[in-house]
Amino acid sequence: MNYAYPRAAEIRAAKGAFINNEWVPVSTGRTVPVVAPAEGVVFAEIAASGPADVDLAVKAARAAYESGPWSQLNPIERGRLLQKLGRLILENIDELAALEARDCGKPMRLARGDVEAIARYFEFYGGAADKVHGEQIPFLNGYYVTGEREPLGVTGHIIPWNYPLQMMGRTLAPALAMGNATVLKPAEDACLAPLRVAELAAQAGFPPGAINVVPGLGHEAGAALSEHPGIDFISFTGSPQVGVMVQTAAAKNHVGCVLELGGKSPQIIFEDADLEAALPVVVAAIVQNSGQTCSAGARVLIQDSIWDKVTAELAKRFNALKTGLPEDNPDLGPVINAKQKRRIESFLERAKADNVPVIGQGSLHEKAPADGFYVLPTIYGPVPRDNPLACEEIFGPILAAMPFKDEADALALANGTEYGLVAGIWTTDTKRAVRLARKVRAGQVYINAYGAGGGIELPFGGVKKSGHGREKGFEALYEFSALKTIVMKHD
Ligand code: TXE
Repeated sequence: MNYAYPRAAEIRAAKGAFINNEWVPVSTGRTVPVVAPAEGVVFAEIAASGPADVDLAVKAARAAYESGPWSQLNPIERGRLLQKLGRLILENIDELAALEARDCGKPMRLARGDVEAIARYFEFYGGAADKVHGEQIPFLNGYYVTGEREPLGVTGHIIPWNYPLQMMGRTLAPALAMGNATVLKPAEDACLAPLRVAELAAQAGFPPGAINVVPGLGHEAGAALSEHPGIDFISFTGSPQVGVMVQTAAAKNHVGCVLELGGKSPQIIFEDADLEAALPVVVAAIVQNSGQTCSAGARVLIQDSIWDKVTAELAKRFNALKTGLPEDNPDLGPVINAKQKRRIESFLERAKADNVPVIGQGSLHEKAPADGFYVLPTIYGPVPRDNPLACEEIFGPILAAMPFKDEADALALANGTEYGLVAGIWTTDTKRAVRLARKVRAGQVYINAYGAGGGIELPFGGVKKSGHGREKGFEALYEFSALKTIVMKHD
């Protein structure tokens, strides 16, 4: 291995689970190998937490929430702690970015952006911790009524491997800001950087039990966390299949959940669109993180009058893309593992069998190791509306282009999948843009923009198979708290 990742050799994750601010050996005595996607080689191990370890973590969180020093902190103090952790994360950006790049295979520039994003989550929610006001509710004469937001208690958090650091910040920071005590189950494919952040949280001064991390396998540690009767709420980001299991477990325990389950988001380009502005964004929205982004713009819907012009331009842009090693900062890196690579390739084999034309395709950087999990960025089109490329989440750098006739057709196409996470509308007709934005079934709609820089401030979540509930923005503070109504008779 010829990587110069600083301190990557010092990975301490295999030590165990991080509970009560300490590394605890796991009850299973097993580890899970961690593979570097760029090379396809094992470079670290993590502990495989089992139900007993999850139980220990939930009990630690419960004690912290009920009676530990964490329960004594007021919102101002909690906010300061979150902000301090944000600063500490930034001070350790080189190490964290190196871990994230190696663990996920992402280009270094993207990994550094992810470290900045998790720091920003702690900064944003640290600032918000003391600004969640309750309300006074007018009622009958002689009564004084308030509605107050209180924490839920112990919150469980299961996150995926595509943005380990960002997901950790997105889900933990608002829960902690509201005063919950947390248990995080990161993804087995990529959790080294989140484990390091847990250590940094202890260093920042988070009291024992506020943040516990149980690394391990989904069907083991993940299932144990979602089924644990000691949690009061669960936040899950991952596949729709596992989302159903998590929601079922939450229902059995009579607790709530927020589910973020991916998408098949459309970018709609009308003939009056500013193409110079639109096309780089359309490409970036599917290429970023090798298409492994829940909000990836996986479909580009193009008005038929400009089909030839737009696809010719997109072909040029795709043909110029290079996929390669994280350290070389290519346009995109490998996908996360062999299973995902195979899954993506099965879509491409089907497209070939169905004679779906390739419009453009990037290439592999000559330094990319043969055993890495590389998939070439490719745009297909016109993709038949019922082809799996057009309707299923591929989670790879594959863009499906489809023509549409008019506004009604564009809307039918945009809403024509089981998902509803994000949509982009490109047009200079502002009335049409707003009309359409209101009719598209999605949690976020962008007009002449897409993604908008991560948008920690912007509530995010889906409808339909993309899930329910909202994270990011102030909405997340409401997700991770409950409204209590207090009624006092004073006359
Ligand atoms: O997801 P899983 P996978 C989609 C994407 C991808 C597909 C499969 O389409 O191709 O899902 O990815 C934990 N109980 N997304 O298989 O299995 C697991 O350990 C509790 C979209 O990796 O859902 C990990 O921490 N937890 C998505 C997390 O769930 C379980 C991001 C996600 O893994 C569990 C990732 C169980 N029984 C994949 N089984 C997005 N919305 O961004 C697994 N887990």
